Amino acid sequence: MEISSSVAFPTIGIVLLGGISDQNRRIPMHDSAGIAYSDEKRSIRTATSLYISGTREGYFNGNRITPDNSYRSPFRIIEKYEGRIFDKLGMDQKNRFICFRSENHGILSGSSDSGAAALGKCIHSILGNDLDMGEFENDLRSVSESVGRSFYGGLTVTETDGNKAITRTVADWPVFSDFTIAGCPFPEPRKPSDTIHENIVKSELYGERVKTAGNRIRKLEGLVRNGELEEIFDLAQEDTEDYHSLIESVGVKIINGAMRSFIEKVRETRKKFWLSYIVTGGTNVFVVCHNRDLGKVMDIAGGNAIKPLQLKISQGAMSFEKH
Ligand code: ADP
Ligand code: 3S4
Repeated sequence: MEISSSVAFPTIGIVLLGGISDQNRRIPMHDSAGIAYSDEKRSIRTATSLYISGTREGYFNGNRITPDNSYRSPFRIIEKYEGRIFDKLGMDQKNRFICFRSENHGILSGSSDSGAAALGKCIHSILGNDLDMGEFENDLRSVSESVGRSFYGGLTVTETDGNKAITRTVADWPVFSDFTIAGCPFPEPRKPSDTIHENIVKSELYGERVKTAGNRIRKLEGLVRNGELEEIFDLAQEDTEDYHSLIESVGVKIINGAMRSFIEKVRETRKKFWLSYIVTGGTNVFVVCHNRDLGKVMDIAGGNAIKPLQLKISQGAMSFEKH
């Protein structure tokens, strides 16, 4: 019996996150920012539902999974909130378990955020105002350190005190209606984000990185206040460049030769019209441009044998009431 369902959209870092407290709680070690994205039809998404069954189980991308103690397990969150959900639904918990089914569709990167956010939205749709949202976000963080980006949507900032991190939307998604992101995938398997988190902290420049990220967040908020939208993505490009040179210095290389030569094309094109690029933890180059220039960006990508997805900044997670 299904009790809730939701969709959430994956994310792209704007001020990229590198470094988390530990693999279980995944508290960010510095402030960061990001956006949720999808395509025009919102088909790029995670779709998740919760249902009640006589055995504890779940399905992830069509494959049956059973609970284990592995870190990032969605079952940990379900187990924590299960009793309250049965109470709220007025159901006896005996011999019943809350199970989950989740499917990712067309995601380039940032799937763990939409996975955690979609699960969170399913629970939120049942418990609503009973939840302490700060505590809840930090519980969801055990699945993904930047879950707030997808849960709240638009352009978000996540601030941390090292023990807890809280996300807020600083510009809602319609603010960016004039922009399109050409999501350009490169055919190489990605490294898990944990490879970045574990290694970046080894750099002697990591302390500087923490300060720079914090300063960029303050600057970003000023840009939002002044409506300087292109500058937000220029700041993101600058952050991408710093971040990848730092992780490369500790042996984590995401930007391969083909990505680098495409990036050079993008940088050259900036002399002709405005555009900007971002690379997060996956082997994708996200090129941000005005809608009117998308055709030209698609031509540049096509000339490099890349098949971009046309992406828009999207809203936060949404639930479909079932109860
Ligand atoms: P990404 O950029 O896609 O988030 P990460 O390496 O940060 O890449 O995270 C990948 C991990 O996210 C997967 O191994 C899986 O544990 C988790 N994940 C992805 N999608 C979902 C989902 N729909 N529900 C729960 N967890 C998910
Ligand atoms: C590595 O939690 P990704 C990074 O801030 C981790 O987007 C995010 O991205 C960097 O693995 C970032 O989700 O692509």
